[in-house]
Parts: sequence; C-alpha cells; structure tokens
Amino acid sequence: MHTAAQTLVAFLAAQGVDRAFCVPGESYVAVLDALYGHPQIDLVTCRHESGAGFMALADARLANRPGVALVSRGPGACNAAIAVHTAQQDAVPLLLIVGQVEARDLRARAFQEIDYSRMFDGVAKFIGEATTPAQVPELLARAWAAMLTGVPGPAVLALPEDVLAMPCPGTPPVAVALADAAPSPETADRLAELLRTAERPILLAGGDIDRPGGREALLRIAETWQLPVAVGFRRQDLFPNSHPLYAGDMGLSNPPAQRVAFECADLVVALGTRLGDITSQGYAFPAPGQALVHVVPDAAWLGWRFPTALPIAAHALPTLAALAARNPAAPPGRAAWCARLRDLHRQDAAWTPRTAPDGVVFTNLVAALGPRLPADAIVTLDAGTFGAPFYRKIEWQPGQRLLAPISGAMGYGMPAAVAAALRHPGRPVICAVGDGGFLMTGGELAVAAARGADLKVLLSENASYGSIRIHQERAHPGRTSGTDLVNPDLAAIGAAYGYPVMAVRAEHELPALLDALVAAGPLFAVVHSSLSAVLPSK
Ligand SMILES: Cc1ncc(C[n+]2csc(CCOP(=O)(O)OP(=O)(O)O)c2C)c(N)n1
Repeated sequence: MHTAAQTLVAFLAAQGVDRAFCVPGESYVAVLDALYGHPQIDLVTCRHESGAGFMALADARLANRPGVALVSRGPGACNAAIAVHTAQQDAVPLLLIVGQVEARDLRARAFQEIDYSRMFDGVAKFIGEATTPAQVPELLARAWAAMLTGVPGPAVLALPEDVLAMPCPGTPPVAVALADAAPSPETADRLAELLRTAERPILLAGGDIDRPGGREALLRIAETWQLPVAVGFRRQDLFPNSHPLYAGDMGLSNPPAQRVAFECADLVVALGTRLGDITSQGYAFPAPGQALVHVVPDAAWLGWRFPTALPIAAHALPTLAALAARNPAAPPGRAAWCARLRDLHRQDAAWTPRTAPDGVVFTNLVAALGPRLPADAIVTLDAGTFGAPFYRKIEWQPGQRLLAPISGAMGYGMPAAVAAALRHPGRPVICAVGDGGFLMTGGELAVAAARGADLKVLLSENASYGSIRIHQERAHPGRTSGTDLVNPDLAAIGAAYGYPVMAVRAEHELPALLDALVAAGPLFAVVHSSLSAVLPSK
C-alpha cells in the first residue's frame, strides 16, 4: 500500500504537475522521498520559501495549472506566506503543502507548530489539515477543486510528519476535471444586444483571459464587435498594445484626461476581472450611471460594490465564445470613440528621453527596450518605481509575456524569472528589479545558475526604496526617513553567481546595454538609475 506521501505525489502527477518548488524540512521528508521515486515531477530546490512560493506562482501562470510549493512547518510556512497572499491577490491557483508537527502533538504548542486554519484564514480559499492518512486523498481533491473553482486562488494543506509516512488506504487518485462556467443563451443574447447598441462601450479585460486561447479570442471579439479594450492592473500582455483598439491599462496614476474619457463610456464590460481596488481606480470606475456588465466566474464578486446592469457568473472564454456565435453590430459613432481612447493612450505612452544629474533615467532605457524586445520575451517585474515604465512605455505584443505581482509584493521578480527560464528554456527571460527587491530574493539566482537556466537581470540601483521615497516626498517633503539604502557591490554579486556583468553609469552606455539585453545568453546588468528623475518636482 502507498504511504500518504506517495499518494500525495501520485495525485499531483495525475493532475499534470510536472514541477514543484521547495525548501526542505524535516517535517516532510516522506514527501521528498516519494518525489525521489517519481522523476516525472521536477523538484526545484529553492533558497527561501518566498522564492519557492513565487516560483510556483509564475509557473502556474505559464503552465496553466496550479503551482505547487512544499515548505516546512512554522518558519517555512511563515516565509511562504507572502506567496499565499500574492496568489489570492493575483487570482493564481497555488497549492502550499506544509509539513506539520506529528498528529499527536497538534494544538499542543509543539515545536514550530502553527494552526494554519487561523494563520491563512481570509487569504487561502481552502485550508486543510490531515490527522489520519485516510483523509489525505479527500483533502487533496478538495484543495484542488477550491483552487480552481470560480476565481482561482491559494489552498494550504498541513500534513503531519507521521501521517505522511503512514500507509494510505483508498483508490488511486484521478485527474480532477472542472468545467468552465458559461453564460446562459439568454444572458449572452442580452450582452450581445447591449454591445450592439452601445455608442461608447469599453471592454475591460482581466486575468481570467490569461488562459490558452484567451488572448486570441479577446482580439477576435474586439475586432469583430469594434470594442476598445482596456486591461486591468498589470495585465498589459492580454491585448496587443499597438492595436488601434487598445485603450491602455487601468492602473496606478492614470492621466486625468483618460479617466474622464473612461467615465464617458455608456457601457463597461468588465470581463474576467474582479474590479479590484486599483483596476477600478479606487472603486470609482465604473462610475454611478455607467451601465456595467460584470463577467467573473464567482457570484460573490458580482454586484457587491458596483450597481451592475448585467451580472454574469461565468468564465471569460465561454463568454467570448458566446459572443463569437452572435451577430456583431456597432452604431456609426463607435469609430470616433475608439479613436478618442486610442489617442489618449498614445499620449500617455509617449516618452521623450531626458537626462538627470544623478544617473541614468531608467524610463529612457525601458522605452528604448520596448521596440527591441524579442517577440517571445518573458519579462518578470519586481515591485518598485523602476517598474512603472514597463506598464505604459512598452507596447506589449502577442507572444510576449509580462509577469508582475498584482499584489505589489517585492521579491517576486527574480523567482518568477527563474521559474520562467525553467519552464521555457528557449525563450528570452528578463527580470527587472530594484536594489531593494533584489536583496530580498536575489539569492534565487543561485537556482538558475545551478540549473543552467539562462536569464537576464536588469537591476535598477538608485540607493533607495524609491517608490516609498516618492510617497514620502509628497507627504513629508525633504524629510527622508527609512528609505535610503547603502548597497554592497551588486555587480560583484552578479559575478559571484557566474553571470556576465555589465555596469551602466551613463546614458551614452545605453545602446550597448540594449544590445546585450536582446542578445542570447545570461546577463547581469546593474544600472545606476537616477532617483531625482522619479521624485516629485519641487
Ligand atoms: C514585500 C514588500 N515589502 C514592502 C513593500 C513596500 N514597497 C513597495 S515598493 C518599495 C520600494 C522598492 O524599492 P526598490 O526595489 O529599490 O525599487 P525602486 O522603487 O527604488 O525602483 C517598497 C519598500 C512591498 N510592496 N512589498
């Protein structure tokens, strides 16, 4: 008979999991051993549990199935908590498997014990803890279904050390197949009618479109129905940004004129987005009076914050398919509306290179990189002000992927790049990160180096937690507190990982850096970025 640990591994393999990320712990050596006997699952040994969790999240997005991270009890689970939160905010399915204290010691305040149902309450979609091996298959099935039902998210399974090593009765696990929720024919008819008659519609595209075939379906519907498309927060890669129907993103610091125009829409179709805080511009868009069709696969997200003309508890792809099966039409004024939104986006995306006395203007570099990005590039971003131009000054094209934490978690960029380089060894992977974020999870570069996974690091060094300094200057001008950084020799760190290093101090060195960024092979580039260029002008 299989042990519970072997059952767990067989279950994961049956769901198509081919890679999992871990920092080992004595509390789950039985699972490590089961993986030893299961080479179909590539176990990636990471340097920090946040790195393991972030890698699993990026891998989930690229492989279109839940990401899996394995961590030890107490300290390991605490380190991984940031990834559970990001999975919830980013709507990404993540299974966090925690080796738990022995079953007999549960709730006995044992060494490194945590009650995960309390720790992750309100964050994870499902939290399970086995007290006997017989419960393991059931908990796995429930966790898997919870992650993938409705809006995807994290599940946490605490499996006691002794339980994992015990024989597990029951039938072998099978693949769990979940059907996508589709709108009813009547609902789809109503949506089509609203689209046919709207003079100033806008389609707001969210993360549920980030599935195989989703981008193509969205483009087809936008073109056939003549719908301008805006994307949700950090979802720029869902729609070709150079397309005349691309109206920009709903993110941080949208220009006032663009916001005014969005508020002139007479129909907002929010497709596959929860309409969270930032996408909805602080819950201000759609504004009262704008007709809203909200399509999200979980009724709990419908109608609670915005008056909704047509709430649809369905997935984005079947909704797009339903529209594809209906006759499109658009009133004559539609073209002018699309052109108006496009023009506002172009104004926002325009950039004139400038200089600064204290280093390279990072936006100059990013704006110049955009047109040269390889057609199949994967760019991962950490959180920080260096990231801002990636969202508005690059025209993302079909085939390119942008992996950035919707949660705004620092530390995401480097592990996401490692996961991307492992998942797609032939594709160019660039990780853009600040000097703050790099020293949080930059150690995961060791994983890429160990596996010979090529990636490029583009590190913006401005000796500051720059984003926070910007807020600080706005709220308390001239009173710098807690945001200055004194860095080690970052280029030497890159070299220590065996990476070819490039240090860029001046604008005239950017052409050489751009060439290196689009050439094949690994690279560790440290750019001495201007802080003054991003601070509010006095
Ligand atoms: C884990 C985490 N801690 C703190 C923050 C708050 N925060 C957001 S951006 C930022 C500064 C980022 O600094 P750096 O990586 O140097 O990039 P920069 O903003 O300077 O470009 C901080 C501290 C966060 N988002 N995530």
